[in-house]
Amino acid sequence: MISNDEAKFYHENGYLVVEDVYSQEEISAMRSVLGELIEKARGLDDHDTVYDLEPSHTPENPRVRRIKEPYKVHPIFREMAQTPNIVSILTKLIGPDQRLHGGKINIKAAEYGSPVEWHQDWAFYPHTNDDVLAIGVMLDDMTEENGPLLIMPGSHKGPTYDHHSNGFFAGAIDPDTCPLDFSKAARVTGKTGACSFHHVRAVHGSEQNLSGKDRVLLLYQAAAADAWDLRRFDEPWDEYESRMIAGVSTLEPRVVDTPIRLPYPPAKFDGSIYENQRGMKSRYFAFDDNRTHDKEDAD
Ligand SMILES: O=C(O)CCC(=O)C(=O)O
Repeated sequence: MISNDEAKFYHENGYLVVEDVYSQEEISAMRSVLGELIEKARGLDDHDTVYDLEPSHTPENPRVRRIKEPYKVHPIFREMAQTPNIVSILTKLIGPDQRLHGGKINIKAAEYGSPVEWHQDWAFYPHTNDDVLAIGVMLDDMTEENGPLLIMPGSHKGPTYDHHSNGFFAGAIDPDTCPLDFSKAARVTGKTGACSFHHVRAVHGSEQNLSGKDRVLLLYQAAAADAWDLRRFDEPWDEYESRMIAGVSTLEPRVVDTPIRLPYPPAKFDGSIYENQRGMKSRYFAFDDNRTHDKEDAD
């Protein structure tokens, strides 16, 4: 599915976009399930284990910011994590033995969809080696205007930045002290059915979606089967093994020297990256409060 040159681009820059990874039929099937899930958020008055809600969500006017771990919520999202195209691309990027590590759907709805501050996924879930990446399945066209993923090319070879604020994990890099020039970020765009692949250590973020078009991105986190999460092991064994996408599992972690910081003490605002990042001292991306007025303020 990808050439050696594309794999080389990924290894050099820390990201890659591949068109037509999913057919339009597969995308429509996922969109239809997502529509049903969003409708079920009507009546909710707070985040829960499935839904992360926009600050302006109300039970009558549901505004879902994220579906958490969609592959646990509906079988279609588990099935779509291991299509032949995905396995083929992952084989080139992280090797033949692959495990699904996590996932989410970031809705980023037209007019108000929240920004995501600069961060490295590695700061959330360091592993014994960094053959770990995120797949961004474009369930909508991702354009210059609707809050595309922004990635700092080559940053996956650099340090792991401080993601803490006031002594707590905050899931974001302080833009006031970070030496990176964020104006050099690559803007990742593509058509519905395309996928982005970004390295777990690549610095990335995205703007608020003030355009008139939704930007729904289904994100899968995939890891080489010999990369073990350093935070803990607290899940039933069968569940862990059921997340294999391709190849063989192993009890022998491959340990590679990488810059690691642990995400402790836990974020003051827990539950999702959006919540974690409320703990930041300062933000990089503008956040229009008229569209996303805080629930507490409105009460
Ligand atoms: O949806 C986005 O634009 C950013 C996604 C991301 O980095 C995350 O959710 O961790």
